Order: sequence, then structure tokens, then C-alpha cells
Amino acid sequence: MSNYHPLTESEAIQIARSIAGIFETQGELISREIGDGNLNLVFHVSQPSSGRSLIVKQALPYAKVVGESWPLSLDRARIESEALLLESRLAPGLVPLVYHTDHDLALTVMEDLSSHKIMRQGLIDGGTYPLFAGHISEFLARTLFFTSDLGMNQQEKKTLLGSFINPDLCKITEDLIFDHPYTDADTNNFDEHLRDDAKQLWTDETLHLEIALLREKFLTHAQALLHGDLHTGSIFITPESTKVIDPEFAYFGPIGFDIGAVFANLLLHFASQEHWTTETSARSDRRQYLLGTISEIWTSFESKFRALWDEHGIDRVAKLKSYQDDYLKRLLQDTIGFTGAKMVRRIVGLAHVADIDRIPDADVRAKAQRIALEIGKSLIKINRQAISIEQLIDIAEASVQG
Ligand code: SR1
Ligand code: MG
Repeated sequence: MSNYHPLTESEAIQIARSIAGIFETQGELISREIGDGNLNLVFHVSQPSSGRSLIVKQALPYAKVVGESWPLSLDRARIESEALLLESRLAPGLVPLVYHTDHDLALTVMEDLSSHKIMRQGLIDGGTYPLFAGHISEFLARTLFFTSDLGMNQQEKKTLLGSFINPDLCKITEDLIFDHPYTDADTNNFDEHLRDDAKQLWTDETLHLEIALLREKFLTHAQALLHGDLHTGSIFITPESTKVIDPEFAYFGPIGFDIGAVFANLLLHFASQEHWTTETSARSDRRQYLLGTISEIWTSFESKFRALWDEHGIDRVAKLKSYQDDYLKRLLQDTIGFTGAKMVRRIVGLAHVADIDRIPDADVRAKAQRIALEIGKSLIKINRQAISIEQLIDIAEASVQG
């Protein structure tokens, strides 16, 4: 019989107190529910007298953003904690430490990263993160390579895949990214000034074909264990440090989906510069910084992934240089397609991004939204022809010229 119930703040304190080695025995603990995401409760538990703190994250049995009418499996909390533990082995220092898990209560107790900022907010505040490209490319290359058939025993991979069957959370992605934006769905959510733009999405058959192909990849291509929701709200950051959080959407899927999530959110921020940077040359510099970061992430990811393959590749058949080249070309194409799909959904679909939604002036917001839509649609349309990351950069640059 499950012991599950949503925690109160005082229960969060009790659980936090039971974790050895964090708090001093004497000294009051304070708990605050700080969850601002779409799905979970997040308690920040601190001890003012010692300055110590931790996070208790608990899954709710429904999507908080919609309400109890949208039930969600609590198993995602187990998936999240197991993904965090695996990622911390594969990419040490790039995820929060896990102190304790309780699958019945669907909770994970973990390191408090309040010294960091959520990257989306950091970017909105004008932050620059010179080490980010190196950190995230390391995270991506190592977690994705070592859970793929290239870097992991293929029978063990099949067994591991069984622990990351994540139907409810995959369904959210299948619907909200690869279906609803392309039809007049009830869940869609867009400013009325975008109605004609949305209608175009609903009737564009060229786009629909590419989305169907990307959706098929998401449904069937169990290439590696993905984070599954790697937007800039799933990254805690400082100029020196990067920590990837929230892998509750983890499942075995196409590698390009994770890389595309990072690129899409950098490009959404690129589009939002219509508002956040007003002076023309500063705006152009900021945009070059974002595009430079994307370029560096791809280049570093590719060279790290190739180096891991050369050093740790487990498969004789996969040693062929021409196979490696072909695999990386397909990863780039998938990345570009998923980048586009993840941009479009944030403009017309259910869940948006603060970078754009917080633009107060409707005309400026509309301009940013249309830049994002244009980039997104173009990337989706060219994905299968792409041979270089420069094509993504050119499309982004063209969207703000003239
Ligand atoms: C109902 S959940 C909406 C979105 O929030 C998450 O962060 C995922 O991106 C999901 O699609
Ligand atoms: Mg999340």
C-alpha cells in the first residue's frame, strides 16, 4: 500500500532533518515551497544558524500547470532520481548531488543550488556564461555516448532501457511538441495577434511531413538515454559552474532531441532580444554571443563525441570512420529539426518561455514571436538537408536582417 501523499512544509522539514551530515543537530529548520515549474512541489529547507540547506522535490500525481484533470505517473520521480545518479557518474560535477530518494513518496532530496541562477533568468538578466558551451557539450557527449549502443554493452543497454520507460512524460512531448502546434488543438495557447501565423502552421504540409518524421524518431529511435527536457529552465548556472537538473522526462530517444532543446532555448532568447537589449549594436553583440555559443556547443560536442567513440567505442562494426561521419551527420540533422520543433511549440503550444512571454509591449512581443517562428519553421524544413551548423546560424541571422 503506497504511503504517497503531497508533503506539507513540516513533513519536508522532518525528511530533511533525517538526512545525515547536512544540518547541525541544534538549530531550527525552515521550509519554503518554491516550485515554479509545471509539474512538481519543490521545498527549500534551510537552517539559518548553520547556513546549510537542501532541496526536497516531490512529484504530484497530476500536471500542476493544468490541474488534477491531467493525471501523471509518480514513477517519474524514480526516473528522475535514477537519471540524476547515472548522469552524475557519467558527467561528474554537472548535476546536483542526490542525498536520498523515496519512491513511495515520489521524492528526491538533493543539493541546494541557490548559489546558481536558473539559466533562463540569468540570460534575461543579461548574463554571459563563457564556460557553458564546454560544460554542456561535456554533459551531452558523455551522457549520450555512454548510454548509446556505441559506448555501452548492447544487452545491458536493453535492460537499462526497461527502467526508463516513461510513457506519461513522453506523451506530453509527443502531444505538445509533435502534434498540437500543427492543428487547432484546445491546449494551444497563443496571443491573438498570432492567429494567422498559427493557422499557417496548421495547413503547411511541407512542415507536417517533417514534423511527422521527427515525431517518428522521437517515438521509435531509442538511441541513448536522454535528459528529455533540456531547456534553459533545467539548467542552474554561474559564470564558473553549470548544473543540469530535472531529468524527469528521461527516456531512451534520439540524441539530437537533447542538443536541440539547448539550441532552441538559446534561439528563443535570441528572438527575445527585440525587447531585452534595446540599443542596436548591443543587441547585435548579444545575438552574436548566443550564436557563438551554439556554434561552440556543436563543435565541442562533435569533437568530444568522436573522441569518446575512438577511445571507448565497444563495437567492432562501428569502428569504420565513414560510419562515424555518417552518424554525426545524422545527429546534426536531427538536432536542427528538433531545435525547430522545440521553438515552434514555445510560441503557439501550451507551455511558453519567460524570455518571450515577459515582453510587455504586444508589438515587440509579436516581433520576437515571429522571429522565433520563422527560425523554427526554417530549421524544421531544412533538417534533412543540413550538412553544417553554419546553416542554423545563417537562418537565425537572416531572421533579424532587414
Ligand atoms: C504539462 S508540462 C509542459 C512542459 O513543461 C515541461 O518543462 C516540458 O517542457 C513540458 O512539455
Ligand atoms: Mg522541468
